Amino acid sequence: MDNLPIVIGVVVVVAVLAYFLFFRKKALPEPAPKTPESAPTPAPAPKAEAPAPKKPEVSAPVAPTPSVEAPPPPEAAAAEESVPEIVAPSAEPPPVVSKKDVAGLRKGLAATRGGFMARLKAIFTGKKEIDPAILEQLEEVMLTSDVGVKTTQAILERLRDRMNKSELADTDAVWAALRAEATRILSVPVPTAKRTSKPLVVLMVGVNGVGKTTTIGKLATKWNADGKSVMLAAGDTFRAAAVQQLEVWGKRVGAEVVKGKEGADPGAVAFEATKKSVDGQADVLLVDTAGRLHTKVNLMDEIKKVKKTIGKALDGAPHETLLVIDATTGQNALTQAALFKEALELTGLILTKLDGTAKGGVVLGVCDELKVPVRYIGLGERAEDLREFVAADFVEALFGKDDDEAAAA
Ligand SMILES: Nc1nc2c(ncn2[C@@H]2O[C@H](COP(=O)(O)OP(=O)(O)O)[C@@H](O)[C@H]2O)c(=O)[nH]1
Ligand SMILES: [Mg+2]
Repeated sequence: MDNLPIVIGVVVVVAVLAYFLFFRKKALPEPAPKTPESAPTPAPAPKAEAPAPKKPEVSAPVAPTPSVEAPPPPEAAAAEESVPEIVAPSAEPPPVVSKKDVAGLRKGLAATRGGFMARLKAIFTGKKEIDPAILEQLEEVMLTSDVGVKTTQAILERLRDRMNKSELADTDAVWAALRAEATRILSVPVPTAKRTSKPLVVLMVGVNGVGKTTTIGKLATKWNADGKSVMLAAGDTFRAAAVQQLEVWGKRVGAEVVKGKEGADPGAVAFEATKKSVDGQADVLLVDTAGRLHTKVNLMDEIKKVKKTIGKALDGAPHETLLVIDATTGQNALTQAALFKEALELTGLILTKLDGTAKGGVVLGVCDELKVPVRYIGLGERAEDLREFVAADFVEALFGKDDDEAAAA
């Protein structure tokens, strides 16, 4: 009987132990399968999320970039930003190369296009690869088209140099290089005239028959049409016909012609004309001169004297001393021009009769050797046949395609 509480205690302890054993076993396997079940879910989840954020991170910038770049914002931004940039550089070419001018020029330069340029083009036509003989062929065409020895050699030297550096891959590249050379040579900067008061005094010089008087008439017509008051000085006092010729132009444009008696001192006429043009508030005074070539020294001395006298009548005048050259006289034109440049401070050249020569290459030679800018070119005898010289237009008219060619291309 005394053992009864002990037996009851043992039974209770066994029961409690059994109970705990049963429930712990049940509780363990339950969380166990729960843990592996929930573990894979959260574990791969973070694992998948971990690389996932990486992928999105990589693809995020890629995906959004094209989608942002391609559609509106960047393009709109680029367009907005590039407008001034595109406008600025492309705003420059139009005033330099105008289609209208080029078409007219092309017509006026038809003889040179059919001569010099056609011969140049023939060297390139139908060939893509550069023939080693190309430079010799170019040399021959340039020399026989009055480009002049010095300029021809200088151009060839530069082409050879670029070929050796493999910068010119095919004939197209050589043609482009030739065109660039021409543009470079013809782009001589125009000196800025230092003038403080009216009128602009222009002294026209050159040998007999090159077109001085005609060019004066053409310029007078042009400036008159621009609303400028023009006065003319008949500085060629040696031929009555020269004075009459100027008077015809004067009448045509309503410009006063200041003249002396036949055989008068040209300096005196120029002096009087300059004074008159100042007093009469003319905008422009164009001074014609004689171009006798009996003795070159005399001619130069005489023109120098005329120039000096004009300066005495108006400080700083003449503002322009323009040498007129007949393009049809080829290498002679170059020799003459060099003589005039030596004697006078030339501010520009006018090449006349380019309509009458197939050898317009002379412009390159004259410009290159003298480093005096061409200001006007004469493409015929009529007033409207004088054109302001724009290097890019001129080069385009010579090297560019015909309208027909351009349309066919
Ligand atoms: N075809 C053509 N003839 C011209 C041009 N400029 C002048 N002439 C002609 O060349 C000749 C001589 O011109 P002129 O002005 O008397 O020369 P100047 O002696 O230098 O004054 C004239 O018959 C002009 O009509 C031109 O650009 N083209
Ligand atoms: Mg004359």
